[in-house]
Amino acid sequence: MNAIPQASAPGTVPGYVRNAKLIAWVERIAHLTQAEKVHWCDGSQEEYERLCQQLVDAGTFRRLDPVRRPNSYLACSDPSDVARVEDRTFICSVRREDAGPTNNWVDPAEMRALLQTGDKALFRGCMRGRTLYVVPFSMGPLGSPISHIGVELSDSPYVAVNMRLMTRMGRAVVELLGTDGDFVPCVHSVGAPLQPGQADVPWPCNAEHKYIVHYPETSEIWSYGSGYGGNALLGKKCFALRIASRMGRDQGWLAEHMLILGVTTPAGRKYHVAAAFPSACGKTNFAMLIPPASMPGWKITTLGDDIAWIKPRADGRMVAINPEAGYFGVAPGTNSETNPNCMRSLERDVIFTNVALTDDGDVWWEGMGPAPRHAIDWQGRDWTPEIAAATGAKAAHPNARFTVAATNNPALDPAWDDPAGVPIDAFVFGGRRSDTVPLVTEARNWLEGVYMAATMGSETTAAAAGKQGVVRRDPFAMLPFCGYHMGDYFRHWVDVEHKLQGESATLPHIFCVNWFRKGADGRFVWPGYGENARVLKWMIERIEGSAQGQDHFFGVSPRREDLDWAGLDFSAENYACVIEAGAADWRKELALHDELFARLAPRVPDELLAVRQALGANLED
Ligand code: SAT
Ligand code: MN
Repeated sequence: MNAIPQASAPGTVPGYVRNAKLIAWVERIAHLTQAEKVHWCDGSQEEYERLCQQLVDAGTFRRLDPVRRPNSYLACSDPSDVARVEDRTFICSVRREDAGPTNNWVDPAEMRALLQTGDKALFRGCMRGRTLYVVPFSMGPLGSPISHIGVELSDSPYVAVNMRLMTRMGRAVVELLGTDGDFVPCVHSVGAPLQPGQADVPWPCNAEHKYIVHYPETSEIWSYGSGYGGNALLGKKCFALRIASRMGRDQGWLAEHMLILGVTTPAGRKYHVAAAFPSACGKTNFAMLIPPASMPGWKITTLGDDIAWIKPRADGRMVAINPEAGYFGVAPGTNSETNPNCMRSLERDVIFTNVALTDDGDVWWEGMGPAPRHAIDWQGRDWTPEIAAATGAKAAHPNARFTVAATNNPALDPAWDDPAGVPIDAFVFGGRRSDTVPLVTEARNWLEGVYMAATMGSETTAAAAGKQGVVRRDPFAMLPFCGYHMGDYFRHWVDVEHKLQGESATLPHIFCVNWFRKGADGRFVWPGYGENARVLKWMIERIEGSAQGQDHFFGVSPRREDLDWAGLDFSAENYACVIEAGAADWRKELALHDELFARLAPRVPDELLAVRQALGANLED
């Protein structure tokens, strides 16, 4: 007999659910949305497989060849639903000034009327003909003092299966909630109700209305109209960054857009680095880096590839966990040279979204390796190298993604699931800049480091809808993810320096990097990927006090002789190109910092304005 619970009529609740608030809320949302059925996800493998089969039957998933890519699927989205929608993302704090000028704000009462309470509220009846999936999840190891629980109610089975790979999801979370545990309520609908008898489409979404809404004061998330990862997997950017950043501000911790990696030196000492880069700037590659053969004894292990929650510990160290349990990474450009650990992670048990399907039932994307003679592109059209050459058509969308559990990663750090977290030794901040910003710079003190992070700029990528390649200020790589006023966020970071107390109180070192400098020919000068280990080595040796560098007007950068070049032919001329901080460039850059600070005034901490003054004076010296 099949013991797996199937979706049931609203009102039927599994016996292990004992949290009255949860039960009442699910009932309320089922009523509001008029969901036809309710399915409480238990998180089991059987349930995962059954939902995947259901997605295959519905045409959302295509099962990949069971030998080439076991237990893996391809989903192709609606062409209008391929990335985060920043202009449809809202921080609905009670007061507009608490959302700040970098967030879209709508009065919460007005937004609630629009979404929930008005006669024509978008969520009214939006799940007609669909099943509401109750997805209980823990962000962080179950029961860790740094973790928090959320429950997502979604009418998308694609969301349910992705959440199982991306979070600790299911029955154990509900049991941890007990009778009165607290959770962040997250409501998601693709915004495509079905009339009786109406056939569904493979990727339901709402082309007209999209709303990704956060109520920071009450820690609630409501998302409507999109099925794409960052808009729909609400544990990720919505909870673990926008809502959590605000919780962290109020409670004295940090929720950051950072990978976490472990570095073990040849002497066997272990360090932990948390690094912030904007979306689609190589966090997954950096987190899974394999040092070049010429760096024997150096080992890098992954704790996380996108988000870090960092809390001060009683002894004065900052300890971090990765709230996620999987990777939702960018496929294009990933191959066995740029990221071998990632390619091995993707051998089985993967959900691919918006890559191409090969004739032998496998996947392909630009930059994966030799192109197939023929494939079906992410929009279902024939694709050949000849078509691509003639029309520029991409087989995979530039923001095509894979979803895979962290446990697939051969470089997974043994502490990745440790409820205690790991102590952070260094923060790294990096943008995508063709010019101006040197390969690596160490801040001389905490404030200078916070200033570097706060004023970071980066060229926009395909991870968000909109124009690509435009330099914008992306403070801490958090511009789209900070759930409150960016000036207050700077204040929170400035104050960390004074909050760490205890016998081992150590402030992490802060570094600023740029892998993306281009030469006069428009090509990247720095080889990047595994070679970034050379820069990481310099950072660790700076922490240990053994590496040299040269002071310049905004920090310390390595001279050529301060880096390990064994096994890499990189000319002095090229090095000059990636490390230089030209005065003319930096006059322009500082003017852009001023623009950002003017926008955030009067909430920019005076300490950062003072750093700005000092840098300006240094530059002219
Ligand atoms: O927002 S997603 O998590 O889907 C991808 C990203 O922008 O980092
Ligand atoms: Mn990200």
